[in-house]
Amino acid sequence: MDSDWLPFHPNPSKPSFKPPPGAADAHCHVFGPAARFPFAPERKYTPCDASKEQLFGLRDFLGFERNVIVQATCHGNDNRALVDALAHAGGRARGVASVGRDVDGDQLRALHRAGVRGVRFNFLKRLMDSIPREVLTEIAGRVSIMGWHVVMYFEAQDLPELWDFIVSLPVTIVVDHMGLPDVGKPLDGPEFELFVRLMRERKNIWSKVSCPERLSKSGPPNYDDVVPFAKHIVETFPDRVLWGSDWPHPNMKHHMPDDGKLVDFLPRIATTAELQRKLLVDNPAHLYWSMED
Ligand code: 0GY
Repeated sequence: MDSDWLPFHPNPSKPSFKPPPGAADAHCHVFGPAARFPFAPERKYTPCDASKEQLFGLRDFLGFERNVIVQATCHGNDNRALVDALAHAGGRARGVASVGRDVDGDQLRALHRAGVRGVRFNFLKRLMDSIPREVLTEIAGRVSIMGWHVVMYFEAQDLPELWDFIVSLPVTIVVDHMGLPDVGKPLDGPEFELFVRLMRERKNIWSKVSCPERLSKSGPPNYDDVVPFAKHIVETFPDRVLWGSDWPHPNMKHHMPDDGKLVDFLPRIATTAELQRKLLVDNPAHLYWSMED
């Protein structure tokens, strides 16, 4: 484990908000255990172990029924820890994998049977080396044949350069954490407006309204400055939003969020029962639980 790595919160508070029946935490990870599922040699960070048992325990404690487990860069394209977690979830978890150009049809079909429904393209330079666009385009084409989607992680400042590539992909795209906006800038300023325009013009683009703890400058426990951004996306695109805890919160160097407080963020950004049901139940069910294994 890296020396600057903060362990995840040992005893999160019980949230006041009660998620509706069938609610999914649609962005979380498992790490290792490294003794069984070693981290990738090319990784940019070495986390603490974060096991499937701990994840499922947190799911129950926070009042969720389902998880979408997203392959993190520390495991590279080795999806074994993810697949192992899915195999032990009793149908209550789905996965987003990471694959290379060399992945074959049999491997994709095996991942599908395991519960994988998407792949992740990560554009954060601090997390991984860049992959040529033509490789990503090829993978996206194959993913779309599987009926899967692409999860994309990029920073707001990179959206102008990524725009043409994003709109060229013939597949549903889920953007992590609203494209990491600078919440110190105005909600209706050019930076966030570009992201809103992307979602307005392209009906195949979805957004996770997660990670106030990464975006906030006002800080915990309320992350007040992120509320208007997430609320705006939820209210403008209620059928194309997802939420996730991001447990165990990789690379949080300054504070470790209390997961219960993150759940209590939800009714502030999805302010009606209907919006909460779409965000937490209907939308993840549509993307992750509507296809046969
Ligand atoms: C996240 C965020 C981070 C890490 C990863 O795959 C990863 O390593 O996604 C981050 O450091 O911002 O969404 O989990």
